[in-house]
Amino acid sequence: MTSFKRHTVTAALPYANGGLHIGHIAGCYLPADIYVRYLRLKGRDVVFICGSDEHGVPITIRARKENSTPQEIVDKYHSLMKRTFEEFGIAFSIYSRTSSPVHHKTASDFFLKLYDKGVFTESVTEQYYDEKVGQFLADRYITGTCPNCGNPNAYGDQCERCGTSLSPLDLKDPVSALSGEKPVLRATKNWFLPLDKLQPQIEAYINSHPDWKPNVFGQCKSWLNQGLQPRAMTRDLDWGVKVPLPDAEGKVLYVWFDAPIGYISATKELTKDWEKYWKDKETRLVHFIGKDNIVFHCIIFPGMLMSEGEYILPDNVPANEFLNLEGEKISTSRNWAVWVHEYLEEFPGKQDVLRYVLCANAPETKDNDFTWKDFQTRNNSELVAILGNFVHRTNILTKKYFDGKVPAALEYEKSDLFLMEELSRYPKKIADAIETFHFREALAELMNLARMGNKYLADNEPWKAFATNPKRVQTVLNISLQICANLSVLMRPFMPFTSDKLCHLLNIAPLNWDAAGKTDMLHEGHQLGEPTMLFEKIEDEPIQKQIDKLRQLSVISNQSSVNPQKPTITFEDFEKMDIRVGTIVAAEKVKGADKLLKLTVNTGIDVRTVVSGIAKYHSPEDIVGKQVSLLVNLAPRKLKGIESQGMILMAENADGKLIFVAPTDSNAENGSIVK
Ligand code: B3M
Ligand code: ZN
Repeated sequence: MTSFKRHTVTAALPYANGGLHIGHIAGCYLPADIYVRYLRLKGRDVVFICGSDEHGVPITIRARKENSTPQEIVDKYHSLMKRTFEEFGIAFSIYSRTSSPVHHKTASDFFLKLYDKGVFTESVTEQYYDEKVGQFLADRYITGTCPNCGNPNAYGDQCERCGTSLSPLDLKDPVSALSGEKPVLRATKNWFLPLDKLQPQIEAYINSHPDWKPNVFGQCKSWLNQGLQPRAMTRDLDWGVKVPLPDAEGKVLYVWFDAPIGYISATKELTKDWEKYWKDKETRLVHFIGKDNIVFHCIIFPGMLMSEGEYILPDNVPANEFLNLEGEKISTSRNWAVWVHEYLEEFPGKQDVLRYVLCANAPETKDNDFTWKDFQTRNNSELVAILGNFVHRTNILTKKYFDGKVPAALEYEKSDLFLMEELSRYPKKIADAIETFHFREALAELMNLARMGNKYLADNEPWKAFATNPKRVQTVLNISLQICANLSVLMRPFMPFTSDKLCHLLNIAPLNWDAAGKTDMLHEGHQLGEPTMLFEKIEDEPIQKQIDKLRQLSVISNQSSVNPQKPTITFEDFEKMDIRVGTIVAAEKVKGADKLLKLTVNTGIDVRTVVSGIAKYHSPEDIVGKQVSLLVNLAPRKLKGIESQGMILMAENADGKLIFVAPTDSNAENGSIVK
């Protein structure tokens, strides 16, 4: 940390196709903000860069869904997110957007430089094309059956059920997400970043960072072990940064090529000295992201920067895991989310309560869970009962006994000296945790300091001692007030709004980090402000309201998030399918495929093998003897080397869980025809 002259800290550019939820904040933006606020308190030279990611298929799909245009979508959500970040205290140096002219120029210049250096390989490949809409189908414009787990709704770039990274040509039975029609293959030229040729450089770069978080380093190593493949950096789409080449009509830069360059273009907008933040080896570049963005920030973007030649490379990418909500995955399509802009309306002035809870519960090393009950408990039994209580009692007693003026510290007892020694260690304890991206641990240390203050008051009971030993009370309250002043500095990265309140209450200007650790921060006779509560208790009613709202909204949107009906078919089409009742007579896991089960099914016609992608939801021992509906005349196909003769019919819940579609009447016999 200290060897670098300056810092460039970025936070992932959120897609401008919706609001910000607590998962975004906990995964990426809050840790980044804590880190930058700390650096600023240390007086370090730091730029904090973010902005809206306004290209890519998620935007155009949203526009279609809302019968709007991509520009209208990004305008709407860019301003919502910008406002939300500001009100929540995420203190970017700049929050820009990738539809800005500066970005289009920066991204296309970057592409041209790589093109002129001959970095790209141009190749004509077969891509799926929707003849009805007249559009190539990249990424999320196409869905189909995942070759790995059988998920029928896998996307062209990724299967959300098993996480496999896909390309549209991997999908079985592909369908256009735009028209529902079966797409055709059409030749098209695109420009590929040769990640395979860059692998040795990228590998050396990754291996030079064994200090990275294990979840990040591990994911990078597994990508490298699989062998990096050339990746198309252009797309046949009409929304995005146009490919700046004469023979590239109707093509734009791949969103994951242009978006990371958005960090650079935003820095250009921020300062004319932008190059020292991106090209000077004495700058530390740190990217804060969620775990689904690791490959783009640790492999692809560094590959681009190395190829360009003038840029520094990310020094650390402390990605967090995912935050779940009430035990379930956050899902915007199912409205299973706590939207930050709604939180700000429903809990006015309580930004720091949510900042505190999301930091205390951050998914730093594994997915973690947010519950409204835990939110209430942490507010009431930690913020109110420990931190708030300590500060309030100290100030109320000082007002009562010394007219709100800081009393002199007279004779120190042994316990005072011990406490002051302990206090002097806290700034470094918290700093060391922050500098190694252990924000939960840093926050826990801050609360330990508040606990120490609370205990010191309880042990000395100034409210009792004043009658007999007012001089002792002077010393006790002086030391307690010094602890309050320390807390006002040390809490600032985590809870900036409360730090402001505490500075107002102590009647001091915000102090920098190096002022902390001492017990002479408030001088004798200094006049304090009016004592006010830093936090207030949260009752059950507003918490229950949130839980009810979540359940109601998720039920409603479940209905609305149901997949649209497929194109109409005739009765003859249906009659081609032969669906029978069958019974699972044996079941086992498939080696090397944690999503698949090998089933032996008595169909009434015969006993046959069927491979099914249900291992995530059903264990073999639970389903033997279960009656199922089976499509028996589906052409056999090999899955992981096993010939599967048919398909078990499953219903997929909105959250992706697979449940059997089976006869409820136990009289159904094997072989009965489902009509
Ligand atoms: N827009 C966010 C995401 O994948 C993506 C990040 C870009 S950072 C350059 O959710
Ligand atoms: Zn899959």
